[in-house]
Amino acid sequence: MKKIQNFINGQFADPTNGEYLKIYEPATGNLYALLPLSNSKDVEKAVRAAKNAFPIWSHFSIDQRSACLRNLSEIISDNLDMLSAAESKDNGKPLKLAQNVDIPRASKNFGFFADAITQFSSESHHMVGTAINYTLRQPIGVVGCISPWNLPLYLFSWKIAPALAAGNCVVAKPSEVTPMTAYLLSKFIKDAGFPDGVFNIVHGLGPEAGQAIVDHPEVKAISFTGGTQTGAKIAAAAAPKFKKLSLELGGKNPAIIFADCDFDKMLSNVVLSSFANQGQICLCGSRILIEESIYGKFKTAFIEKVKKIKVGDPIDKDTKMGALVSKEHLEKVLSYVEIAKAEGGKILCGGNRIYPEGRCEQGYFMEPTVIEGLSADCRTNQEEIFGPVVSLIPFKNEKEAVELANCTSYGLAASLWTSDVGRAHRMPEVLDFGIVWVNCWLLRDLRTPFGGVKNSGMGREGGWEALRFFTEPKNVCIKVDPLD
Ligand code: TXE
Repeated sequence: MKKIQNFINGQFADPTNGEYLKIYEPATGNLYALLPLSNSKDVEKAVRAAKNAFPIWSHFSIDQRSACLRNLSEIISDNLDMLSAAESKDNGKPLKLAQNVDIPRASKNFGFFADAITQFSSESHHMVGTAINYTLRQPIGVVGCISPWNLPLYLFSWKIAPALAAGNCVVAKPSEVTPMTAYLLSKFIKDAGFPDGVFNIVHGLGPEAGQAIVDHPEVKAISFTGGTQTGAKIAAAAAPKFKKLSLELGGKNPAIIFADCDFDKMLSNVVLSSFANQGQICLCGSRILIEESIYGKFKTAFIEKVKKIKVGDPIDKDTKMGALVSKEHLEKVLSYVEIAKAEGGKILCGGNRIYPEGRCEQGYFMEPTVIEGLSADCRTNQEEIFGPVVSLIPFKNEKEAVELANCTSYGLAASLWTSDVGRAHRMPEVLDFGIVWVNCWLLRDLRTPFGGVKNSGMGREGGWEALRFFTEPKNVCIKVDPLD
């Protein structure tokens, strides 16, 4: 059994209290690793190390910092197979998905910010004949990065890369549910050239290790991705201490389908946006809004495709859906099927746990599930289920589609399927979401602002937005006397 360790000040370390949490493999239900149950003492050590390293790291030249990030990006690519296997085992996701998406993207995150920092610049404001202002963008100091279990190394690196690139030292906590690839990453940090203490990883539970990072007075900014309730707790703790906060929270995203769309392209994409990563992506479209005139056609074609999705052993190369991340999460998602039935929903397909034959018999598998007949304001259509469950809702016209799309407390991402150019421009203006995809889904340019509105969060990640978040702007005003 693997024993995970913290990585503090360039050294692997056991938790101060010597306590560990058991980690189970979602595809088999087997115990396979032990996670340090770190507490505020471990966080204190990590923050101290980060604080000591800050004067060194923040004075590294941009080229030196960029080189360390580039090295880490390349080491991740060199270890693609090992990291993909670890991610799939830890999370339950198909190995192919980890190989094609999660690990390449983790590498790209470090590579992207290795480049971005070399191009980052700040503003200058000229008061003609009087003064010149320029903005210094300096690193903040010690920052905390806290990430979830659905895209473990992908989201972990998405926060850490800009934080480090901007010259900060990091205390990071991956999800206790999927800690393995963050632990494996810690083995590469020294080889990539980061000085000790620049990048620290503390493992443990949210209310203990995570909260200790948020509460620590020396941690000046928190970048968090996870549940909306956790985000609210973090915001409440951080606000009186005036910490900078970036919160990427949940979603209840609509896929909005008009009769004039390219039907075949839309169909294969909507199957993906519904069930990729077992529906456990904050961007998945769990509310499928369909123009009335093609509701029947869509329903038949969609269900035919969904029934063909191969659910099973994540290491099987034909598997399209693996296991849900944990027993507790599987039970939560299944409970929503019962809620949907109680609310009057009709289960068109799926709805049940699956017990595959062989080594995955006790794994946390579930059928992709499609429901119809529910009102837009019921719990199934309002709460984030975060699993392979979608609901079909018809609409009459564009106005109603907008109303339905906007009628949840979330506002992360919407996808819109239409071939009407006017509509493609008009609707994004009135959709209350941080991201609107038109005739695509999860098409990402890492330079674009990423994040949500309403209960989906605060602040934006990606590109300059992330580098701005991880720097403090300082205005310098130089009086320029006129020439005598
Ligand atoms: O998230 P949590 P979980 C949603 C989804 C899911 C729900 C719960 O609806 O069902 O969140 O998932 C740390 N102070 N998303 O339980 O609990 C925790 O240890 C500081 C959406 O994983 O929010 C972990 O590292 N940190 C999402 C991280 O926060 C705390 C992706 C996320 O945990 C803490 C995943 C605290 N008090 C789940 N409590 C998305 N939008 O991508 C917990 N943590």
